[in-house]
Amino acid sequence: MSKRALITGITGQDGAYLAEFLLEKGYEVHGLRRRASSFNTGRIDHLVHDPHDEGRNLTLHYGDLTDSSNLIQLVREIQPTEVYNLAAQSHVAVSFKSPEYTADVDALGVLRMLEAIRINGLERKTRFYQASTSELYGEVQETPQRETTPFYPRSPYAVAKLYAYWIVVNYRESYGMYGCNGILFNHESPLRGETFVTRKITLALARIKAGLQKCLYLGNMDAKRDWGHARDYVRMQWLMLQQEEPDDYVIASGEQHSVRSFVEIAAAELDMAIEWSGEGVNEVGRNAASGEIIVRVDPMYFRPAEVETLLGDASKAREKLKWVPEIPFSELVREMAQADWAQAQREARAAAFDSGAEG
Ligand code: NDP
Ligand code: GDR
Repeated sequence: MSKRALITGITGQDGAYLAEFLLEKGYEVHGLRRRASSFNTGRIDHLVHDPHDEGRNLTLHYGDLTDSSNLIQLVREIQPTEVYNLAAQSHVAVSFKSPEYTADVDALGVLRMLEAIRINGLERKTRFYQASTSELYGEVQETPQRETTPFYPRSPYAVAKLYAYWIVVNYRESYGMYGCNGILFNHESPLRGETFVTRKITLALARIKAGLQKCLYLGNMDAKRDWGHARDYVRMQWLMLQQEEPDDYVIASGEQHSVRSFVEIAAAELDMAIEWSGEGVNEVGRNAASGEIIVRVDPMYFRPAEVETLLGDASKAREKLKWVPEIPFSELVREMAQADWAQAQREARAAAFDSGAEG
């Protein structure tokens, strides 16, 4: 039987990389997209063909994780052999502003997907991947964090994802479903949403260098994360569904950096050096060449409860799935900085053209 995957969250960072990966493997790929007032398929446009073309392998369907009848209907229609549930309100800070919506999508949405599979009688046929997260560890109880480390969520996002984690385990134990939790630590790429800290940094520094922006405003620069590349991590999502038995796995690089250090490394990629001075909310970063302040702290970006440090131990995935991340941290930062520098240069050229400087 041909492999047929349904990806929720296909328009997001991971969805885009996973769709490309599965298409290359010969899958028939179906993606859930939300209706939006402006196009939200920018990350996958290169994979989408004219719907009238024959032989196309990617089909997008309108839907939403808050709409059970829609999910039941889609699963009935598609009869997926694998479901990758990546859709979520995925921004931790936003979850403090929209806690109820976050719970609806990130917790109940997972239940709705599982029920859509069960109601259609596919619980023994369809394999299910859940996008679980290192945010489950929150206030860390052990370092590094592994599958057995106790959870202590610190945001409405993480609490919703805790429900999601356990409902997948419960459906596995109750109905014999092949369901896996990938407990993924932060993973980034040039496709990362622009309000997550790594992308916010590379984009802002590139724009500062191009003369399009003066300053980058950040929140807690002491926060430490274990950052890997999204391309490496979607490969794991697929691998988890190819095993004899379903299980839960930590996926992490095992290397940790602070937000401040990410700023320094990204700046160096753009041939800039940062000199820090001041403390707390008064800390600033100056461009060493010009002396101008280009990084400031804005308490607006502080969170009501913070996750200060995360560092993962992916030994289980390495041993059982033979997974080795291929893209090191330095290359990740380089790729992001270079992509945003190219984007900033395009923006600068367009601005110059608009103002008549080239006309
Ligand atoms: P993104 O924020 O880039 O993408 C989220 C996706 O979910 C988008 O396609 C979005 O659609 C979709 N979505 C949001 N709300 C709904 C809804 N109500 N119904 C249907 N679709 C919806 O996230 P990432 O790609 O970075 O992450 C993928 C998953 O992995 C998420 O579940 C995230 O929580 C989790 N995760 C991510 C990590 C990371 O470091 N990136 C680490 C650990 C877990 P639209 O484009 O319309 O907004
Ligand atoms: P995170 O990622 O919360 O770990 O969730 P994010 O990049 O938003 O924050 C990482 C750390 O940086 C600090 N920070 C800032 N964060 C943002 N967004 N903006 C800022 O200006 C800023 N300044 C400092 C944060 O406080 C935090 O400590 C991501 C998401 O992809 C989740 O969906 C996923 O589950 C986890 O990673 C693993």
